[in-house]
Amino acid sequence: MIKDKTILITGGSSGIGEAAVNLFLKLNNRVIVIDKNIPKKKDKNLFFYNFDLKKIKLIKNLVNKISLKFNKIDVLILNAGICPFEKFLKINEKLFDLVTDVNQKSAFFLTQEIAKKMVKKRIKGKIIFTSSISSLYGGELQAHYCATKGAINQIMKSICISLGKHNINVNAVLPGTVITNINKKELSKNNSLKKYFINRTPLKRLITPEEIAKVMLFLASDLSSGISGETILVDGGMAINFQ
Ligand code: RM4
Repeated sequence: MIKDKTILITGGSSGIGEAAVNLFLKLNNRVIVIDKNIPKKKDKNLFFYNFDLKKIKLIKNLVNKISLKFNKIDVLILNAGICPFEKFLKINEKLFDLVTDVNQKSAFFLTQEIAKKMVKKRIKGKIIFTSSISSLYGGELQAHYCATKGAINQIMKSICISLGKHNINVNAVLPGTVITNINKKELSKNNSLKKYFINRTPLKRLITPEEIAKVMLFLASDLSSGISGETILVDGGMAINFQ
């Protein structure tokens, strides 16, 4: 599938990102993690950069620092995201800006900086965004979050058009409800919501971070060389199960 590549992933210290890191390491790749938290895993091919993605103005310096150590990035995975659940009528500008900066703005400008390097070095790169089922459907406590994920889908499509002539594939994976740090507190408080998601899913279970990571592996590999500008929903069929 993919080996001896250099993968850069944001939010790689937990949840879906951690599952992707473990999978890419297992397949003998070099994996660079950008996160606020240190990865639990220790591996000679795992490289960690402690960075707060809301610090948009420092992204260019971070990429230059990474580029000094790695002569190329083959796969970029914009995975980091936050979802502080809050009622629409209570979301203030500070919270809105935080979610927008982390989930959307940082992904945009980190992609721009890495894409500049890919183009300059003629890397046939793969860029993968972790979007969400929430890019397609609303959420009572996620008005700010859903907006960022909808934006990610459209940013992905436009970047796909811009970078296609440089042989760079750009796609998005859209996880359904996957239990990670982003939602485990919310779902543990609201067992009926978790049961609803499971019952609504034809597979009668929630999708795991590892199952999302496998789709990322597909999009990072030559198996998906003909796919660009695509959103792949990975929700076990939950979204289509209305009746
Ligand atoms: C996902 C989906 C899940 C939620 C996470 C935070 O898009 O809405 O149900 O737990 O976001």
